[in-house]
Amino acid sequence: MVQSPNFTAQDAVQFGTITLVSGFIMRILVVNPNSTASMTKKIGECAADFASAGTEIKVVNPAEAPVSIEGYYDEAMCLSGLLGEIRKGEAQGYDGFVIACFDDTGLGACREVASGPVLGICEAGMHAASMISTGFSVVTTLPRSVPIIEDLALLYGMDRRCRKVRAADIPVLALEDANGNARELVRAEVLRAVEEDGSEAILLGCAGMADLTNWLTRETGVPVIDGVVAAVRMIEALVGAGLKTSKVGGYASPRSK
Ligand code: 5HY
Repeated sequence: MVQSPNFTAQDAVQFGTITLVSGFIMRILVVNPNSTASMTKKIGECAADFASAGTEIKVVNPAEAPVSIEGYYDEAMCLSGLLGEIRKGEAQGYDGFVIACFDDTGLGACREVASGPVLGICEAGMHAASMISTGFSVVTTLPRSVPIIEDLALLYGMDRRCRKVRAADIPVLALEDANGNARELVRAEVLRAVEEDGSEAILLGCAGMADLTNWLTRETGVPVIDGVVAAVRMIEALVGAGLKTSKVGGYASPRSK
């Protein structure tokens, strides 16, 4: 329920202040496609920290899904749970949707189901990185995630700006263990990326790394980007501009058969 498209600039001028606009609440549904509640909570905290006043963020994960998504098989196994959450959100009238998995799992299918804009954190993060640097590197979890992300860079036309996709060689769930050394291994790989790739920005290649951005930016001196925050802010921009997913062609609603 967004009224901004009906609220013209003339109205704003007539009422003299834009604050009237704050009357409407933009609702964004963020879906963590794995079933690990601690990661969903972390994603929610980061999204809420950066969401604008007047934006309501809800973060969910499917009950039935792999505990983490590492590779093509897990991606396939989490799809029905993900689509179920998007369908519920569409029925509840959410204005925009974020897929909080760096493989942008099921993005096209989710865009068919949703009327509001849907962004994956990889696509959003890559576009953000390309706007603040001439070249960036991605640091993800396991080596098996690297080819998936390299393919996404090609798909998004980011293969020239994405200098390298690296793995810190840690399982996704190691990021949930505060006593482990996963953060240190990510930090070391980020420093290597700056050193060896000549990258001017770093994109964190897992939603589970969302809480590391400020610390790593201080540690490395280069902008370290989290896709969850980039996606939430971009959804706000798209919805605020009155834009919805096109229902002509590729993202048309699924046909009933
Ligand atoms: C993610 N897996 O963002 C991806 C990252 C990865 O469960 N959340 C996951 O390593 O592929």
